[in-house]
Amino acid sequence: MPKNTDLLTIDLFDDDTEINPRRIVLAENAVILRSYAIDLAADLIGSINAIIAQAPLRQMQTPNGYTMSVRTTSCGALGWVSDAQGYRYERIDPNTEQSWPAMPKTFLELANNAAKEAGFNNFTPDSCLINSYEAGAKLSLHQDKNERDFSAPIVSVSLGLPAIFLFGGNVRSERPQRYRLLHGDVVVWGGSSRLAFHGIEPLIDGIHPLTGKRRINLTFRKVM
Ligand code: MD3
Ligand code: FE
Repeated sequence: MPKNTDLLTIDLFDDDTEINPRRIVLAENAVILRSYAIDLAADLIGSINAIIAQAPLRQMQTPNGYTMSVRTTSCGALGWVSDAQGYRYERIDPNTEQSWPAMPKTFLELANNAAKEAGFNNFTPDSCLINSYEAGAKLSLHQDKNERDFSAPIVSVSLGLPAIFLFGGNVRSERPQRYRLLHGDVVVWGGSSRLAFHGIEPLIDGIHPLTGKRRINLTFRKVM
């Protein structure tokens, strides 16, 4: 029997990388580091719960007057905010009128190490957006272009329930490719992929041992 067909033998054979690759290149400068954060996940979720206790998750209003299905909050010097005035980053959380919670050192180190792994040295994010998805929550195809410096990559960390990630081109009309993002996956987007259209399909209901009925995504950004 070909030895790499048995999913239960992962990590026993070198050629397992053919069925369970650790690195999936989506495009130039866009790479999934499969399971990269798996050993840190419980620690990250503990920190996320502490952040959420200080700066609660909330459903932002889009500039067009819709309520987002995803609930968000932030940590770090700057937090992502959306309302009728538009999308932007703010130093003060409009809900609590306080600074956003500090970015834990574990977050910074993970983002910096993952960026380095993908060829981006000295990534020092000043913002971490925390997105929480429950069944049905989605993110329509969009670009992230409210950061000042597009030469810095964005690093994302997926925790909890799996999601289908849509990765489009640099124009909205290009039909997106679909990828499953799993608990512990880290993705680094930089260079020519930094302004690619992307989104998340409606989350399928489920239960994950560490996050319950949710998917949580961290996105690390250099805003200033
Ligand atoms: C590709 N979040 O918060 S992470 C977002 O899973 C966002 O919550 C999604 O898109 C989520 O803006 C996707 C993956 C991601 C993040 C930023 C990107 C992919 C990206 C920026 C440029 C290109
Ligand atoms: Fe985005």
